[in-house]
Amino acid sequence: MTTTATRVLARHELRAAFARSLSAMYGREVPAYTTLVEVAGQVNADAFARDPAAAQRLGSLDRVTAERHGAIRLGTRAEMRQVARVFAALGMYPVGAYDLRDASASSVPVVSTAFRPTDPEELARNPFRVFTSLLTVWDEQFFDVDLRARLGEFLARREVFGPELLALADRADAEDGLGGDDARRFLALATAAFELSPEPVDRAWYAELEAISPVAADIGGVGSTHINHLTPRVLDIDDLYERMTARGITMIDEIQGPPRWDGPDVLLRQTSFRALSEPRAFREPDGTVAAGSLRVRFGEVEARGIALTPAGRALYDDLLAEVDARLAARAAARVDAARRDAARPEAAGAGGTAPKQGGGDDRSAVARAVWAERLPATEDGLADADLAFFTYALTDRGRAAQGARAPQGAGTGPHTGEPDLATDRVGPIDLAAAVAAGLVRRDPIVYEDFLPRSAAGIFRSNLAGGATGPVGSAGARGHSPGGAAGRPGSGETSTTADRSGELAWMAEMLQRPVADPADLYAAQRAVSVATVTAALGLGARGVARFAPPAATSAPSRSKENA
Ligand code: OOG
Ligand code: NI
Repeated sequence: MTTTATRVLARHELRAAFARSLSAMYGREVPAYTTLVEVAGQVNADAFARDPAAAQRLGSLDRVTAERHGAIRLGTRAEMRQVARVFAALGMYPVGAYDLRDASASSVPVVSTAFRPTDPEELARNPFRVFTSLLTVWDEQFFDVDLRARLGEFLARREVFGPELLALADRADAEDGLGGDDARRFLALATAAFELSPEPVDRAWYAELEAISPVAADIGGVGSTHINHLTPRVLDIDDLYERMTARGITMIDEIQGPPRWDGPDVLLRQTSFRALSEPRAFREPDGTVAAGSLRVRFGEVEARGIALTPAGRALYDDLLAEVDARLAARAAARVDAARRDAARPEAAGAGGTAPKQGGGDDRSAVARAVWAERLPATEDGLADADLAFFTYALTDRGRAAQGARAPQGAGTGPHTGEPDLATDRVGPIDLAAAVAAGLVRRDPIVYEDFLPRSAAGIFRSNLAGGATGPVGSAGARGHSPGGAAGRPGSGETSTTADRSGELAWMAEMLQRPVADPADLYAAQRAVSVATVTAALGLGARGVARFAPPAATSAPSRSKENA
């Protein structure tokens, strides 16, 4: 960095520098990450060479190539509030709440949020985000009373974020940046907080937690935290999956999230390679220190698509449920067939109905079929059905039309001038017609957030062995992650309305507002719609649904104070 001691670094500069510093540190610690970044760069360059316009439909090549998300795991509410102060200094604020205990077959004892920039301009400057998980120490589904108490004591004793780091963070937040020397110190301390500690791990304590959940051991079994992974973004995740496999790196079975299909990329597709064995020191029960190893940290990669509206998101959840149902029906049919074959030994050798494994290939084929049947396969189709978020802007033609119409005022009366435009024949027009007439361009809003079921899938697929999930009886759980009773339901099938309880819980825990991702996208769309409709004097028809939700800037504040 070429800053003088006196120049103040703005939040976005601190954020970019932090992302770089974390990336350098993680590359030293986990060399496979460097390979992943290299392959991701090749995949992106090739996708760009094939079709530059398509490649940059969801962000410039520069942004996509520099883009990363990190994942960290913490043990206490106090640590969560502290890290929120560090991230605020970097212009990263909590968005969304994900209860990963909900994710049916892949339940993990954490509740998570993502810290990220929320303004479109800030995202464009540097979109660094960190998926941040809190161990649900209080949840008796996972931890019994005795273990809860010992885990609580252990975590309360450790100091993950020191006073100097927090003081610098608060100053950066209050003063909207930091001077050169302070900035360097702040970045060094912040990076060090996520470095793997050389402190020996207490073997017995770690093992006790690991028997319940490897995630619990990774968080609560050690005296500090560490970055779990840093994820580059790729333009073609199927291509990346094949190239990594060709290099002999074992990827997890599936790409999480939407299938590869013929329509536009939506939401988020992620995959990872299995956690690698890393040397760690262990303190044995007799007090001696011995060398050992742990498999905790992995490499993840992602492809981002268009953000879905709440209706689109509900449809996505439906599609997932339908894929699950079809796979279950197939598996049941196979079992029946296998039983029939077993009853007729002469058919057994034929192999025609031998049970198949039902792995990733099966799932993606079924998912592709379900998506082709039920999701519009074009941006126009998604927009017309109000399933995805877009921004709107005047084209050159639209700007010319704006000049011609300026005296007309907004949304009133039949227009004159430019009679060749379809719009003039229909009088006040809606946005879709303005797009069709070439007056307005429609650009997708990229999904900046996460998916709970995918996240749980990523967690779990990297935790081979020892993962047991929650203990105790089944039952319905309330909306608050604080509720300990009952077995969670399936999070990905809960409605948007259901998630408000999780958001409110997260806001109360963090003692700061937590944005609802859908509100941020809706606000971004609404600003662009208002600008375009005012410029063109469009009528309200077809525009009403683009109104921003109430209380967009701090959606959870009222709940937090309630
Ligand atoms: C987080 C797992 C989830 C994602 O991108 O959805 C995740 C973790 O392993 O701590 O990384
Ligand atoms: Ni991740």
